[in-house]
Amino acid sequence: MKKWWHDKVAYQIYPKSFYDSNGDGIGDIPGIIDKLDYLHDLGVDIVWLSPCYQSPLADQGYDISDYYKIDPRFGTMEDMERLIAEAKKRNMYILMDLVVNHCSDEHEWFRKACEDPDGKYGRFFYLRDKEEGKLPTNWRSYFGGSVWEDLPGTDKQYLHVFHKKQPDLNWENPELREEVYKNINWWLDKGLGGFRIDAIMNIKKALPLHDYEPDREDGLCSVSAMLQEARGIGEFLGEMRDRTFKKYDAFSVGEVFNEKPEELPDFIGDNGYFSSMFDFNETIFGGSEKGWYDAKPITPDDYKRCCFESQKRIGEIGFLSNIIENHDEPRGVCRYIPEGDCCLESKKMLAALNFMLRGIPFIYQGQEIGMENLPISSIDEVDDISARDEYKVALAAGLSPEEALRTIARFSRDNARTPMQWSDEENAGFSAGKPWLKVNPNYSSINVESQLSDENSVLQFYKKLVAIRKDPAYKETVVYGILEPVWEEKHNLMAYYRKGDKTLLVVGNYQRGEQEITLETAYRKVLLNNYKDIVQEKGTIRLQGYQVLILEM
Ligand code: TEU
Ligand code: CA
Repeated sequence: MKKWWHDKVAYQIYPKSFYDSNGDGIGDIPGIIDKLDYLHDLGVDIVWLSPCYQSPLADQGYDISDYYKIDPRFGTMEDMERLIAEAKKRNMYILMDLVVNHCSDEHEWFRKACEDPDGKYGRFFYLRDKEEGKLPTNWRSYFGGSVWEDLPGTDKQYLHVFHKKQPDLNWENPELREEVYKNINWWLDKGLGGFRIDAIMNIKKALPLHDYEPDREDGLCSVSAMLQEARGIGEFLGEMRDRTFKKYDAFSVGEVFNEKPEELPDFIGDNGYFSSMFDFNETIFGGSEKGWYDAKPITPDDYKRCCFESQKRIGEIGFLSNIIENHDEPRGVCRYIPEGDCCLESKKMLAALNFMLRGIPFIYQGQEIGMENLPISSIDEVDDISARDEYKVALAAGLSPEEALRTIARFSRDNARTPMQWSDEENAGFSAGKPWLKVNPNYSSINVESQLSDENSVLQFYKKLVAIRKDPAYKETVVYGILEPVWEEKHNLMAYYRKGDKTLLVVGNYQRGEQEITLETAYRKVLLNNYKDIVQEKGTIRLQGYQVLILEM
């Protein structure tokens, strides 16, 4: 069944770093409104905002202290309503971030739980009696240390799978679920297009809570050991869908990890829990239970395999949301392009290979201009709580401070969170004040303004990709056509057909050296090429380094 969001192009905004309208160094909602035309020109239809609710910002807004308020640093509720209205005028949709695995320890519910742990709000959380010398379970939080923390003023402890300022909400409690649905509907009534749903697989715990085999020297185990065992999340997710999104025909995209393959139709089939879910197959590649320091880099062949694996798994069950990066990941151009080869051509190649996959393309702010990782010289410059923990983990594993810092530079979430580079003016045109996080020093060469007037820029290339997706002649094929890998075994080459009412071939030479391909049939038309020409003899094309082509066959 066709859905309104199938043919859309989405864009993720990290509000704190997008555009600062009032010079306090923090991006804000009025700043987003100022840039709506820029996004509209790029061809964006759906805009997902990372959280801008009231929050102590312990985890940059993923710790919400009031789900019904906008944090004053980001603006007011009127600003938010204006943003929704301005978007609507441009046929654009706003998604907010739904962070309901946990709230903030400064949320009223948590305060009340501390006052009366046996009362109504105590049951909103996972509380256990404190036992001297023994934790309720041996799970390690995603941000380091035990998941258990003393509940202030009581003889109990509470569970937090993320930071201790992010207590987990107890989804087993129907009263809590009602509160969540009420909030979602309240926002949808304001005219939101839908939600991106944060860390959602964590809401179902394997009960009763118990220990698992430790996986590091610290005697703790990853939360994922417990999640592997948890069953029955579908009951919560189905209920949420029926009580909220479905009634509004809203778009919902889940941050889903570790789903069981047989559950895919339940997740994103025709009547799935969500409209779509992100494909993280590339971002999780090479990850290690030991920590970032032990992660192995991804090669072009790995990247190809990961993309095709996901595509095959989903087939026509539903629509994945495809990303190159997000606010939790390093910049994709620094990760997926071999070291030393990050350049205009390779950035465009990566863009085209990803954008033409079947699914909903999500562009993360700055990706469209080829923003890169942030060079760092000391751990004191790092803001990301996850990176700060991983630094300690790396040191504890015996890495030297220099080596540990190199690990952090590779994976720190700050890489994606540096201010958006609008121009070559001071602070990259992001703010008239001192930005909350260092601007990447390469802003004088990588910025929106210069790329808007440069036909050859990454930005213009993204615009062309969007235009192909929206072209009435190709739309049906790009949106609904099946994906069929070609020359799968060829080293450093990623190629696939999209077959619908037309047949398109997307082929990228994923290396610096040239490489030849022989077409099975002649092409009719070149839809996109990141080089001026095609070197060709009859059916054989000699692809230049990092050349990418989109051909109509
Ligand atoms: O991220 C969750 C996340 O990245 C992972 O920890 C995930 O749950 C795990 O890998 C599952 O295997 C989201 C947000 O994107 C991030 O910014 C927040 O810090 C986090 O949730 C907490 O809200
Ligand atoms: Ca501001």
